Amino acid sequence: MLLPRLQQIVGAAHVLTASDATAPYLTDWRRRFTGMAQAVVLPAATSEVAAVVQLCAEHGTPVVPQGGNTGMVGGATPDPSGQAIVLSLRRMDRVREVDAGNQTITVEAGCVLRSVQDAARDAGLLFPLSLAAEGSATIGGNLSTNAGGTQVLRYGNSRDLTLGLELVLASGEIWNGLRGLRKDNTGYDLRNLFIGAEGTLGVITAACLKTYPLPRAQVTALFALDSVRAALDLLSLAQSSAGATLTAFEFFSDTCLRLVTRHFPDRRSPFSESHAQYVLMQLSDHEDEQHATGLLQAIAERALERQLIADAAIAQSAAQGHALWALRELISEAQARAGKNIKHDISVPISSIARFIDETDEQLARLFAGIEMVTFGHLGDGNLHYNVNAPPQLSEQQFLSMQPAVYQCVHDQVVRFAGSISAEHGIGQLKREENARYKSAVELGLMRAIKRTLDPLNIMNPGKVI
Ligand code: FAD
Ligand code: 2HG
Ligand code: ZN
Repeated sequence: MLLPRLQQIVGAAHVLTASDATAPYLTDWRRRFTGMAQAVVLPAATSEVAAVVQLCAEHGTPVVPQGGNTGMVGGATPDPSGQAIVLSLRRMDRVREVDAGNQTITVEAGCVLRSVQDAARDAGLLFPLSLAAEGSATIGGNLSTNAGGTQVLRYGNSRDLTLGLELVLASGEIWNGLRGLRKDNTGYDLRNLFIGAEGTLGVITAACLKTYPLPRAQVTALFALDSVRAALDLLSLAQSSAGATLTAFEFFSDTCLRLVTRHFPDRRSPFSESHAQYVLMQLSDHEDEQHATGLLQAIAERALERQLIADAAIAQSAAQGHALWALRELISEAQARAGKNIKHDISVPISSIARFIDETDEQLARLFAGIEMVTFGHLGDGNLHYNVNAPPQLSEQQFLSMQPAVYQCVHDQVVRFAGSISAEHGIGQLKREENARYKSAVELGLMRAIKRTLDPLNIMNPGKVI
């Protein structure tokens, strides 16, 4: 009997079976997938995770790891068979160590991203991973999806920010690879196999993460522009003027801004007129506020002279900066409030982005009359959320039934432009077939061989990624 033994391991109060208690763990953030599970199990320590996974291996029970359940591709949702357990890491939320001398922070997998940022800041350090779901997403989920977010152009993605991992393997064995080393060439890079594996190879229980010196000042501006090409020219200008001081370069269209102000009426555009596109720029400076503001003003002046921008709003306070950020960070939530949608999380070389958007917009408009493009993303690293809203004449169901055809049009274009069909959200269950369509047989074969080796019983998050 599985359930009584699970209760012995984690305590009866931490094995949830009542439907009202399990429901929040069984549907994804986008409400695209609902699954069933024997139980939701909440361990409090690595040894408990190991015992749970070992027990599941004995019973051949699938294990679906889950953190904050904010993933975009259904990776943390079990299938409808009811065979699996959901293994929620949320109780494992301790900061184990801050090592200021080594510029590292070691945290358990269930730590919410914002609490990791806060713990680092309290020690005078910056943990730079940042994304709109940071108030509920966990480090385990961030690493398992290799999350990107808004600071990638300066600090890299989750993989770049990780030095060591502690893991429970599919056998229930514990691998303690919690090394805080920036150099370590002692064989295959096992750590990087588990980052981005979406829980299909093992359970991340803790991580040693890189931190950076806290900047002395951060300044934010919103620029209004007429075209994507102008936004890309502004990116070049900002990179050459600000160098490593440029920490965010986020992009969104006027459709996105209108969605946010419609669904969050207390949010306002800082501009009196509307413009085709907007760029949110952040500089993080190690001198002082005056230096940072001067640099941002100089970029704005040069951009105006070169007619790259039509208008600029430079935040004069932290509160104004937050208000500008909210216009960007509320887009996903506003789009969700508008109804179910078709998302593409793609990357192409930055130099190809304008042509990709022109051509693909044109193809989609021809094939799917009346759709609305909700295009935004991390322009500074080539990642677009090239999302599609339903035409007004179609029901949600009719629109979602078009998803395979919409995917094919966009993803064929992505491949033509030498891009990726998943830049930062992962594959989960949503994009498994798409991934299989575009990856070569050799690459898929290697991935299957790794999966068979590390999880021979196929109990770790089956049905996801491959
Ligand atoms: P979950 O959703 O719980 O899980 C995600 C995947 O990781 C699943 O496959 C799950 O099985 C696996 N997993 C979770 N924990 C573990 C573990 N401990 N060990 C092994 N596997 C595990 N993503 C970005 O990259 N950039 C963004 O800017 C961004 N913005 C977002 C904004 C919003 C409003 C929302 C809702 C989501 C956003 N996301 C973004 C997507 C999402 O990937 C991230 O929020 C986050 O990385 C997921 O963390 P989580 O703890 O919620 O993971
Ligand atoms: C973001 O950048 C997230 O805000 C979510 O990655 C993107 O909702 C989306 O499509
Ligand atoms: Zn994103």
